[in-house]
Amino acid sequence: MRFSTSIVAAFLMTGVSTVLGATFTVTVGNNASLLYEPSSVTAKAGDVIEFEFTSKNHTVTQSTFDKPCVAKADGVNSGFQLVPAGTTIFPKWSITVQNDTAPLWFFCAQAPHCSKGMVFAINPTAEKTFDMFHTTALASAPAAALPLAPRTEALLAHLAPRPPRAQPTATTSAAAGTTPAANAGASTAESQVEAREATAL
Ligand SMILES: *[C@@H]1O[C@H](CO)[C@@H](O)[C@H](O)[C@H]1NC(C)=O
Ligand SMILES: *[C@@H]1O[C@H](CO)[C@@H](O)[C@H](O)[C@H]1NC(C)=O
Ligand SMILES: *[C@@H]1O[C@H](CO)[C@@H](O)[C@H](O)[C@H]1NC(C)=O
Ligand SMILES: [Cu+2]
Repeated sequence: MRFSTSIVAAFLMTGVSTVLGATFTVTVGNNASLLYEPSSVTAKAGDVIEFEFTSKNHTVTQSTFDKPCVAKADGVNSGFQLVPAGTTIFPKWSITVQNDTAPLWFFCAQAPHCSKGMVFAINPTAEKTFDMFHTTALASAPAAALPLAPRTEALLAHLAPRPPRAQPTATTSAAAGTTPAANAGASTAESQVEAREATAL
């Protein structure tokens, strides 16, 4: 079945990435900011981008260059990661770059953070720069918060999500769907995601 095939692929990919890839750490909302820091990275295939959520309740949600604040159909998404004040062990969520010639675009789905410039890019190009993406985000209407379920299955050919390593307390495991996409065969899937419970407040 498709499901089990995808899981096997995920483990294989994770193993390869662990051995070969560099890891980039990106803080999310550090010091109560509406920023990903750094705001963009240049990564190779196999490199891991690890997001560390350090405040509030943000997401890392894939979008497109043209619509920075709109979730990309079949894109990856960390889901909302609540970080209560005083938290010292921060939730993390990682993705693995699969195709370094394709730029990847992300935003925070917590309204109105994207329209305040809370966006992130992997491998922006000379034609599609981070600054252009950021400017488009700032010009976007503040959208309502998206009712996003965590989505870590890679439905693109470009990304392989890795399981998040959330804070050991106040977390819960939820199995995300493993909806196969047309191009899922070129990618990997990971159905397990740890999401903070709404009751974690
Ligand atoms: C957060 O801000 C404080 C005060 O400006 C600063 O001392 C601290 O180094 C900052 N923390 C990080 C991780 O940047
Ligand atoms: C990688 O992305 C580029 C640009 O989108 C595309 O032309 C190429 O076919 C992709 N390669 C693979 C192996 O998917
Ligand atoms: C995080 O933000 C989302 C969107 O505003 C909201 O639905 C969710 O309840 C928040 N989570 C917590 C634990 O407050
Ligand atoms: Cu945010």
